[in-house]
Amino acid sequence: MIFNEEFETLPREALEALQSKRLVSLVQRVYDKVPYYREQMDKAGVGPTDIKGIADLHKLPFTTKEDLRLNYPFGLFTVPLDEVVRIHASSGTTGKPTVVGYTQKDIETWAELMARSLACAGAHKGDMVHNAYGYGLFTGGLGAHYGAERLGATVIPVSGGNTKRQIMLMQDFASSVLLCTPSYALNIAEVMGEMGVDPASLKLRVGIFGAEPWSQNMKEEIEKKLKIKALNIYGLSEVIGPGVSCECIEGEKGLHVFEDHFIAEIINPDTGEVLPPGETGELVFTTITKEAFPVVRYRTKDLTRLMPEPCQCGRTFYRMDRIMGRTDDMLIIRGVNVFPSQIEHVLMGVEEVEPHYIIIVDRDGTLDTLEVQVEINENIFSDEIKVLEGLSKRIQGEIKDLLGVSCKVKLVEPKTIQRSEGKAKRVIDNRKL
Ligand code: DLL
Repeated sequence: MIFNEEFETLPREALEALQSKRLVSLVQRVYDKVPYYREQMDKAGVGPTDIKGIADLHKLPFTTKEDLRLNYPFGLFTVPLDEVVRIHASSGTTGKPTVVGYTQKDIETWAELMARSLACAGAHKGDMVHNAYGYGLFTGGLGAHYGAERLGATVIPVSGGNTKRQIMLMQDFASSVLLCTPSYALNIAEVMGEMGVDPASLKLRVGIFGAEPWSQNMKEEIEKKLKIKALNIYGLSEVIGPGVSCECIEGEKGLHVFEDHFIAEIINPDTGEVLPPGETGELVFTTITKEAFPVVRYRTKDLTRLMPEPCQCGRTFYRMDRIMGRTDDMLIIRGVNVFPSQIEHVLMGVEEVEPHYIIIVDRDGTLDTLEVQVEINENIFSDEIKVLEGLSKRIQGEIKDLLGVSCKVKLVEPKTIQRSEGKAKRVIDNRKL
């Protein structure tokens, strides 16, 4: 089902005219309301009157996570705070998170986009939607929740964790749609096996998975193990949250970008040059309808390509391919975005350790694991085991507080971690997606 037939099937020409109109008004608004945007545009020598439509988009400067950090927490909001009804946040690159805000209208827009996404993936009124995305500052839980309600489905706000109970609820409530990260879907399948639950005995029909990279192989594995269709949903907090693009059940090849709200560009990450459709590069978004926190040419650091070929589902929106990687070192561990620099930030604040560490990411069955190995300094090297154990627990706690993921901290002897002879390789990711 197409949730918003009028917009989702707009002929390209009408769509581009709409994008142009919305872009012009956005640019004027951020120029007038946000000193930082005004400075950046002045610096680039471009004013609001230079932007007459989407053909002029490339003249505008990019926005990056660093710009968000410089304006932490609310400096890029375009409305007064008393018009902001919700805040969400995702990981920043160091101690402070990236903060995003929504007006009432933004919340409604987002609910519609998520309703469109769920419908795109084949969900409908009457479905029992088991929402195992995390509720909280993360956009996944609440974003999907409002979308499922908007669609008219029944939503079960189960959030993450306690997998056996989740499976019991899926059985008892006859859940038909599963929302969670793809790695959690595999975890659920594994626990079902341990519990002796046959997935075919459930009512589950489709899973709408995202928030972390996953491959075509992983899709096939989930489909086989859970006996469902596994579709891909994409989004990021800075742009709105989940619901920026979603795969359709008819085509199952690429994710339709909701282009009446977001203009997508693909750029060469090294030069910033805009690449033609079909070529792989960094995905950049401009939000053209958001009120509280619009972004202009936001660099996602996600690598993909746009696919302009028409789709059998009837939507005219271009599709993007599944995310193929990132231009930075961000890791996604159990659905949580983790920058190695955040771990470094914690370690640097601990007197007893040296600035030599490695981060090892692995997968235990279907669960991501994170281990941090760090050198202790000479002074405490000879201390009792008890002291060392206390230290490793303390670091573990601080990392958990900052990142929200648990990890193992292994203290190693001074001068045992290999020194770099160029670019330090601090992350070993043994997961095979
Ligand atoms: O992960 C929003 C979301 C929630 C999307 C639920 C889908 C489902 P952030 O926490 O800000 O927002 O993380 C955004 O996650 O830049 C990508 O690197 C990655 N990501 C999100 N969806 C996908 C996907 C949410 N389908 C970052 N495939 C993005 C690959 C994804 N990576």
